Amino acid sequence: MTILDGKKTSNEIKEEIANHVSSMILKGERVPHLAAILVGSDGASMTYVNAKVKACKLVGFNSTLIELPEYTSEEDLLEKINELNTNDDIDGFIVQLPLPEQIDEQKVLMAVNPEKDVDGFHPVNVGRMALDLPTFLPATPYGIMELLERYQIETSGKNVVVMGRSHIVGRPMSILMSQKRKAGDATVTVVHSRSKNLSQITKEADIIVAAIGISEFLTGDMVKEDVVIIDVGITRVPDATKKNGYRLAGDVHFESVSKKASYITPVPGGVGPMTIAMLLKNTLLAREKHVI
Ligand code: BQF
Repeated sequence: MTILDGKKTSNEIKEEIANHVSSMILKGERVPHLAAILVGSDGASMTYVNAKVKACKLVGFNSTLIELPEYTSEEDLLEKINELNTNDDIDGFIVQLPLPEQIDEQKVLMAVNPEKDVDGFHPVNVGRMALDLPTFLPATPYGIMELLERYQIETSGKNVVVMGRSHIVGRPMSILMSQKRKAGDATVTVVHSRSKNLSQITKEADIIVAAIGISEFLTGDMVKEDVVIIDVGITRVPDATKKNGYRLAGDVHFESVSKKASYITPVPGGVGPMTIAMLLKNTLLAREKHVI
């Protein structure tokens, strides 16, 4: 069994990006600038957005964090987005999800200029992805594709089971892995909360992408020998032995599944760090206008 080390791979990608930034500086070019809007003060969201700002600093990007109060109106958020859309100093920006309930997420994502949409959530960019056109890939699926590619995991003709149909992970993973592309050409099955005979389907999988948000749902008895496991889950589970009071758990029961797997991503240190690295990659692409 080989661990798919997302921490190590993300560090390699960040170093590649940092080297690119150094050469931009030598050429007298402006460095990439990422902005992030955080609405409210949800603990996990603050952790994620702070990790993104820190990663920007590490690779030499400029970054701006815009913190808005929990009670921010949809109108005020849309106005902030419009400011970033028209600010030539900002190459790309993200609106940290989830948003408070008074704000319509779809409306917000549609307000972002697709050319600055480094999360790849705008319908234009989702459409471009589905049509095999160059675009910003959403960071988590992009990170998973990069991990599969860098570990040279064969996907062509393989049975891939994507567990979950979210707009951010499951849906794009099912599209990407079925495409004619690197880490693509797979035969993809999507399972979700209404699927029947789940074990029967997962036992046929050569590769499983688990993205359902239920901690330790996929167990050893549900998979075949030598399966490749990509665990996208990151649920906070109460744990009195930890100083912060919780531990991070994946969608995969690591202990039982890792005994049968050929490759497996750990949680933490698997897909999560890759997400951050690919957001930086998208920001670099936005700076160089390499997509759209
Ligand atoms: C790790 C996210 C759900 C909802 C909104 C490293 C991250 C996570 C884990 C991280 C995530 C999850 C992010 C680890 C960003 C991934 O070491 O295992 C990094 O920061 N993520 C987000 O911005 O919004 C989310 C999950």
